Amino acid sequence: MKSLIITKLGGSAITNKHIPFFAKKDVLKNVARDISILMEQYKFIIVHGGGSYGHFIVKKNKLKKKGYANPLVISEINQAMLTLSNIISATFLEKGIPLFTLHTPSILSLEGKKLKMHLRPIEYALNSNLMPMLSGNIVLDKEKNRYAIISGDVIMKLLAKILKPKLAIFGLNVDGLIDPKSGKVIRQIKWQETLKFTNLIMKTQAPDITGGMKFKLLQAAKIAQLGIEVRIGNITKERGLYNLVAGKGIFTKIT
Ligand code: IP8
Repeated sequence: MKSLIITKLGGSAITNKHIPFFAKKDVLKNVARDISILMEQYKFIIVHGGGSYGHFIVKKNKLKKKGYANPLVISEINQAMLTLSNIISATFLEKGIPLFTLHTPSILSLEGKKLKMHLRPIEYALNSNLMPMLSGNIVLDKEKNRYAIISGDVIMKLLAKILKPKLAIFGLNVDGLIDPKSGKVIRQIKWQETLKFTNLIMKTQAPDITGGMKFKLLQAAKIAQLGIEVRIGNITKERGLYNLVAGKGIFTKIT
């Protein structure tokens, strides 16, 4: 039986955050090539971030992380995220990967504070040798017009909790968590120390609506707390994702 790896394709890695609706096709092609090799050995679930698609619309409309929104804005965010999902899935398909986009707002719902995930479509996709892909997106609440923007990082945590993968990978456009004093990548963190490290996070990593690097690190710590190793590293480099899975090169490991 192939072990399961959950992989987040960070918005900063796969899009140019400064240019609205700009997907980095070269990065996506590299990632797809790595996965097409790795999938002989592992099963994957892909989660992608919003980058210059979802986050652009959120900023344009000055939306909060949760609250009440105009249906047109909700629709626009969803549309932007589906556009990015489609670009990823077309690129993966070209490399022979049977990616299967599962629409986040159809799989997740909010019941007040409780976030509910409908797991069967994910399990059935895995059983059918499809590679499920979810993304950060807007999720609807049972209360009328209420929404929350759910980060892909939260979806990673939910998936880890339920499916207990062998590895959780957070792919970024930097080599890992950088110690601002030395400028070097912090190679290993114990989940218990994460709070200490969140305060070290570089100011250059401007937080977005879903919390940026600090929030990501906290979700990663919750995954590591389950006994699942987390690796945070650069997927914009040639063989970046491949090396992260193989444990080669520089990255931050959270255990
Ligand atoms: O980039 C955010 O997902 P993230 C999704 O994984 C939206 O935090 C809609 C901005």
